Amino acid sequence: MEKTYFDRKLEEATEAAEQILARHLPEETGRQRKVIEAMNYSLTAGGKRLRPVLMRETFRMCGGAGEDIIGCFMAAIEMIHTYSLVHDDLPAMDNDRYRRGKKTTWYVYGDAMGILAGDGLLNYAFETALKAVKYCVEDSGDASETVSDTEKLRRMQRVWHALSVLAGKAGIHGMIGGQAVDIMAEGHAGAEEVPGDAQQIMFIHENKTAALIQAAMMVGAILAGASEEQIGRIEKCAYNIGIAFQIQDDILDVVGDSEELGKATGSDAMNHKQTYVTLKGMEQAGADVESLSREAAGILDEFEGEHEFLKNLIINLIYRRK
Ligand code: GRG
Repeated sequence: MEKTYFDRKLEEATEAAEQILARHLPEETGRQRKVIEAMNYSLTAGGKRLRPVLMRETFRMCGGAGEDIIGCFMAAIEMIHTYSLVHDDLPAMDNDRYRRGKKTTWYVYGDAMGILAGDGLLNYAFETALKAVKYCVEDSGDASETVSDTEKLRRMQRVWHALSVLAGKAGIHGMIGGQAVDIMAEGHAGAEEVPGDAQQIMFIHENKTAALIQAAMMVGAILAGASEEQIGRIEKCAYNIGIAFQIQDDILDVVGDSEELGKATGSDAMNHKQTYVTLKGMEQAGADVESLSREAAGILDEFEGEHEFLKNLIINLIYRRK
């Protein structure tokens, strides 16, 4: 089938994210190289690179320029996302053996190294994001183009703000918090079993999934110098995308193709898990993905900056099969 203009733009954006990530991979050296190898195994095992792509497109829409500072954060968010998948696949959590069409990290390297690879990725994400500080205070290579102290300070403030959003959304009041409630709802050994009502499912979706998508887009906006009001609108837009993305994930667990997805399907039903689909039914779930996504695209239209590709990306996620 012939590729559309959007397909080509998506390939380009994904490839750009891929190259940026490749530049930030930790070197596999030293006595501890096994854990670094496990980290890089998971980071290079494929994946849509959705979060770094969303970050960069939001950055550009809000008028951001340059690759150095945003690049550190694009790599960092993919590392955080990947660590969450590595830990989620562990025997103590979902006990999955395949992800992104490959063996999961623990299944290749063992449980202990799987845990450490996840820990390593989370920590290295912040080591990578912190490298942005260096680019805040650097003059450009051209000596005639020195950067004023005021501009350097402004860049530092943005990096600090971006770091605090990234840390918060990935933490106990974001992704980790959502995962903890999800684990409790599944009644894992030692965890209190809580019935999965609508409020609880929304809490899990908002935190486990939407929070990191919010971080991606908010960091892009912050680093581009967007106003507080604009950052707030991006947070709402990303909330919708995140919830729609997770509902679609629940839908694909029922109707998706495991080969296309690169992981097992039917796990929610097998674990008797209450999901958005079991709660609202397949038809309503699909309709909600569509309306949340269209509302998110509408929020983007309030921005003057170029966002055609970003908008199409969100609309395309409604129909994603993987
Ligand atoms: C272990 C703290 C901790 C959190 C785990 C990410 C996660 C939270 C669990 C994985 C299972 C799951 C259904 C998460 C919801 C978010 C989601 C759909 C992740 C998959 O993201 P994609 O589709 O993955 O962007 P790729 O492989 O394309 O990067």
